[in-house]
Amino acid sequence: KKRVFSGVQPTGQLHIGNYIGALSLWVENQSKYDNIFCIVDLHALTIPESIEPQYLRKKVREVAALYLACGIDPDKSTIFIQSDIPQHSELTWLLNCVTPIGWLERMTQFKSKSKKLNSVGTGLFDYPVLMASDILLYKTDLVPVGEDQKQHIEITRDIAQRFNNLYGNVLKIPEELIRKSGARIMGFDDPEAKMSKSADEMKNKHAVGLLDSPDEIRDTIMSATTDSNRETRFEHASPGIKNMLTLYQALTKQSRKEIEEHFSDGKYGKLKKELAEVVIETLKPIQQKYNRIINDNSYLDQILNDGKERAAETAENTMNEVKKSMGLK
Ligand code: AQP
Repeated sequence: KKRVFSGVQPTGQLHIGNYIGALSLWVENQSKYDNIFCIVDLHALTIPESIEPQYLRKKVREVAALYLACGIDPDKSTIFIQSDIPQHSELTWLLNCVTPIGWLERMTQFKSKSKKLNSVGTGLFDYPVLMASDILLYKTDLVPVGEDQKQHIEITRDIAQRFNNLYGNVLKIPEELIRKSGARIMGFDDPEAKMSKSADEMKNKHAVGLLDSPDEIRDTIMSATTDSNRETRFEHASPGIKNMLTLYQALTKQSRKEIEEHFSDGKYGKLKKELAEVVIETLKPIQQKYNRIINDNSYLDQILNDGKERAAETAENTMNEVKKSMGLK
């Protein structure tokens, strides 16, 4: 079986974009692959609001419970916390030494995130190398992510190639797994911006959180940005309408043609109302399962400990190979 690796940062509220772009894709392919899903808490440290230790601790458990609630099955997938496996940090240092600064300077996520900060940490700059380490440590074949992560997968491949050129064929070159439609869900308030889970944006009816109540969901979707064109064809719709049509398609699995016919009267109110109900129905079982799991500390601990043990074995093996090839052993 091919190996899959992916992760989510334990920051902010997981939203419907994370679900469609990443988590639902993991679940759909779960039986086909050998899966490893990580809660990337070391990555979260690059974002200012994670500096509060209690907050970070709570968020890590929330994300673990959401993985399970969304349908990640611990019998088919390894779930673990990034900082439980020290090799992620160790490999990052080694890969830093083969990564030219110019490659990191080109990363669009770094450019946009650093613009919003008064003081930019070295960790934010080095984020893609830590991500490359996550992926390469497990000899990953496929990385299922949203479109925003495409550039980070490309640099992972470049880093692995460069390492292999310098030290021999040690690292596996991974491929991305990105949805054709739904890989980039936009904000409801601003359909020009990617839906993002940073806290300040969540306040503005920007995103639907996976734990939002039905009223909150209706409220956010009903106030989504539209236009006055009454255009509901995918190819011709304005970005806000296209975003809602794409969400509707991803969640109902209907064809574009069926959806265009259903909304052919161009009434945006109907699209919003029906989309809200589809989102509420999708999230209802997830929220019920989440509420059970988040209160069952021993179950969560057991899953995360199991995951840690399984991940540790592969991580140690790869690190040994990497170190030997570099002359460190
Ligand atoms: N809008 C999106 N549409 C589709 N997929 C998305 N992903 C993120 N946003 C969308 C995918 O979800 C996974 C987890 O990504 P993350 O932990 O980096 O979360 P985020 O929402 O993308 O958070 P930001 O924007 O990086 O930072 P903050 O914390 O400031 O909100 C990934 O597979 C991602 O592609």
